[in-house]
Amino acid sequence: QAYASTFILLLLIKLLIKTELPTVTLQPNWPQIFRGEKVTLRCEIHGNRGAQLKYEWKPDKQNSPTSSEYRINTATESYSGEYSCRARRDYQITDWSDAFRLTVEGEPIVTLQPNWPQIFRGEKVTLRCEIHGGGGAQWTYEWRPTSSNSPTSSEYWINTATESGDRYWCRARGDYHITAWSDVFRLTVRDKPTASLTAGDEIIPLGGSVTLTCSVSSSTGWKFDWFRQKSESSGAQLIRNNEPHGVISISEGGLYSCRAGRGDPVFYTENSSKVTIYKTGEFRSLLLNNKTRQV
Ligand SMILES: *[C@@H]1O[C@H](CO)[C@@H](O)[C@H](O)[C@H]1NC(C)=O
Ligand SMILES: CC(=O)N[C@H]1CO[C@H](CO)[C@@H](O)[C@@H]1O
Repeated sequence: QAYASTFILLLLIKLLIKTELPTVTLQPNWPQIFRGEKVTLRCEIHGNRGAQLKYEWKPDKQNSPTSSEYRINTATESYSGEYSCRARRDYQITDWSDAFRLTVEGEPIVTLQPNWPQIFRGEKVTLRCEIHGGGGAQWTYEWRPTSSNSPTSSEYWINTATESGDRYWCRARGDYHITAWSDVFRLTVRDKPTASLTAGDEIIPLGGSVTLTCSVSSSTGWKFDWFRQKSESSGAQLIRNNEPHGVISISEGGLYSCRAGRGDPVFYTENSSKVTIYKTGEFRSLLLNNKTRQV
């Protein structure tokens, strides 16, 4: 009997504590809040009939109110966070409410993927529509100009960059919202670059090697291919492929050239001009061989 009444008493206390716990609600209660919107967080205590309470808010930002309403007149991403409140009257205070997560979504931005500083005529280009803080939201996208390639996806493909000065915009659509159009993204397309090849030396010393450097003066993301011809008349052979650094060391004479490529499908620069590399020793042994044969 005594056990049962203690149990019921504890349960009652627990219930009482629970009902005294405030909750944070959002008005209007949209699942997504965007930059620039006006919203209000409200601290509610179940069963409070007009009692004059004082409130505290967490995080304690500048000008956090002491009233039950936390008004945000112009939402920005910096208001994103987890909010709790508690109420006080005379010398009684409630516990902190459960945290309420507020996420303020930014504006959409068009970015280049990967973010290369320059794009060249003939290259395949990927644009992406990104929304700051928009992780997890179920968006569909719209693009200007419209494209049959990617009508509602966050990525937009331009199969072969041609025009210079083309302009693109995107916006995102959620269940209850549509964002404003992004700022304009201007795609500037340049002429295909030429790789340039420089040799550390044109003569390979006996038993040594020479360094060749392949480079492209504009943009980034390049990988390098190397070709060698044994003589003027023979065909070029690919000797190195997809080297991340444009420097190789060679110990064979020949005509060397290089090119750079990037992307998928690979976009190649023009071939570099050819550089002749001589090898000492080989020539001497050639002569020696002929001499011994003659002897
Ligand atoms: C570059 O050289 C390679 C090897 O000779 C050749 O296969 C390729 O077509 C050349 N590329 C261009 C753009 O001329
Ligand atoms: C001048 C001369 O005899 N040259 C020969 C040297 O040897 C090579 C190959 O062994 C021949 O192709 C050259 O004709």
